[in-house]
Amino acid sequence: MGLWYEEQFKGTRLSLAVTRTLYSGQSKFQKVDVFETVEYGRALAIDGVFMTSEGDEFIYHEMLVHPAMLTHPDPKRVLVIGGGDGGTVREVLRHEGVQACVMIEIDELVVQASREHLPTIGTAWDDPRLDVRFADGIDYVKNSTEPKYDVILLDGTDPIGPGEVLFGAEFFQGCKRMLAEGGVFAMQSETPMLLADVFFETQRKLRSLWKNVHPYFGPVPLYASGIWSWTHCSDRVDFRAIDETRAATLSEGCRYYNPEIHQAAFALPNYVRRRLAEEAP
Ligand code: SPD
Repeated sequence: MGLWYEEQFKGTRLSLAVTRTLYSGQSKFQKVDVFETVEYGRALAIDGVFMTSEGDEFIYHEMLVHPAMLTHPDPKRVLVIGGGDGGTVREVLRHEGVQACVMIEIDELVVQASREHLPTIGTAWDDPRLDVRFADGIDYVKNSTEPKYDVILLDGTDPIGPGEVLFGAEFFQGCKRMLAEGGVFAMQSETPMLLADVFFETQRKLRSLWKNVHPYFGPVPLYASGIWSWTHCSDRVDFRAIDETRAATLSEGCRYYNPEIHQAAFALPNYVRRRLAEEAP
């Protein structure tokens, strides 16, 4: 095996054998690379950090999207912040009741590179319900006067560089402001293993804004430590109570998510449960 692409993250390294580079570019925000890997198919890296791959993206995107969409009783308007590879909006638009999905991505280059080189991930770019805008997510949630959303999903990078503000209290307040009555906010909330401080600090910020805040877990082999978390936030919705009819139909087309995975994912490991209890507001 000749070429390797290596991510260095918080004292760890993850390398993938690659056969060729498909795209390499630099925007005013970040470096964007797409390459062909031996085991995970095509993969996207931003500033040297793996964002997604054809081999494991279904776990991350299905787990970010479906718990929020299936606990909301009737999500019609959905906002996605980030998500430039197109995997998150693809999963949102599989929900037939969705009438409008607005995606606010700061970096047009990520969408251009993904549309061209990751067509198996972004399969919904031409859906007429999708409205993609290249803008600053924090600015949008703080200042938009558009109608509010039933579900808001944050699909950002790690909280390093341009993605850092998307883990800030100001951004979360903006999301709460843009959420309709009974709405659900869900986000990728990093690894509790390697980034424990970020994970718990994020939980603290979210718990100061929403009544019900529940992290949940799953494996993402491409991400540092392999153990990933997402967090489900709402004032009204019970994170366990999914719409069984919609879930049954939807999960037929899923490769990871199903109602049993949903319930299991919310079980907390003891080290997480204990620290959340200690830090309870
Ligand atoms: N450590 C990588 C975290 C990346 C989270 N977002 C990925 C974007 C996939 N749509």
